[in-house]
Amino acid sequence: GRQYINEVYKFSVDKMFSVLFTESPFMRGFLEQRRFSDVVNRPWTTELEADQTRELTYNVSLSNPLTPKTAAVSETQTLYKASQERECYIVDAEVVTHHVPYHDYFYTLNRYVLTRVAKHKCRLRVSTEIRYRKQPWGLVKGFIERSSWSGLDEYFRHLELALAKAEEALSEPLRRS
Ligand code: YK8
Repeated sequence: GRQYINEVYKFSVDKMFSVLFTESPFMRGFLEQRRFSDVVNRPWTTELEADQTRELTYNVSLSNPLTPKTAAVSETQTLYKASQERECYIVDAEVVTHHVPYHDYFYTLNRYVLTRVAKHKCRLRVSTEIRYRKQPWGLVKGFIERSSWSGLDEYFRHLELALAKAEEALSEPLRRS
């Protein structure tokens, strides 16, 4: 796998969770900018003492000669019950791209680890793996890896930039006495 983000931000870990994993204005703006369309967010499940999950679907626009111009994507996020408010959150996101060649061979697993650094500071780490459901032959595996890593490189580079840019706006207002 690869590690994409490992950064400290000037807002609380709870804020980071709500920015990335709820229907936040930040995420809406970011996905719009990345030209994701028809974004549908389902709410988190709320069972006690269990991992929580939620489903997202959207369309991405592509510029790969081997794929259609847009593809439907579904993302299943799991928030592990080991997560603790104000301390840490661990979310795995399984991303499946439909309507592209060999879509039934692979999916992407993105792991987000959010940890408290101080009251108004947190660390975000994102790492990614490509997982296979069936063993592709070498040439196909090459297509899958090249296209996945280039899409992922670009997505997380922009996410890191967007978070850095939004940092001031997202940080808790200073309380003056
Ligand atoms: C998430 C990984 C692969 C997929 C794509 C597949 C083409 C296959 C071509 C043949 C289009 C937002 C990607 C990049 C679409 C976008 C996905 C995103 C960036 C010839 C083999 C979507 C993170 C994410 C995970 C996986 C990415 C797909 O939050 O190349």
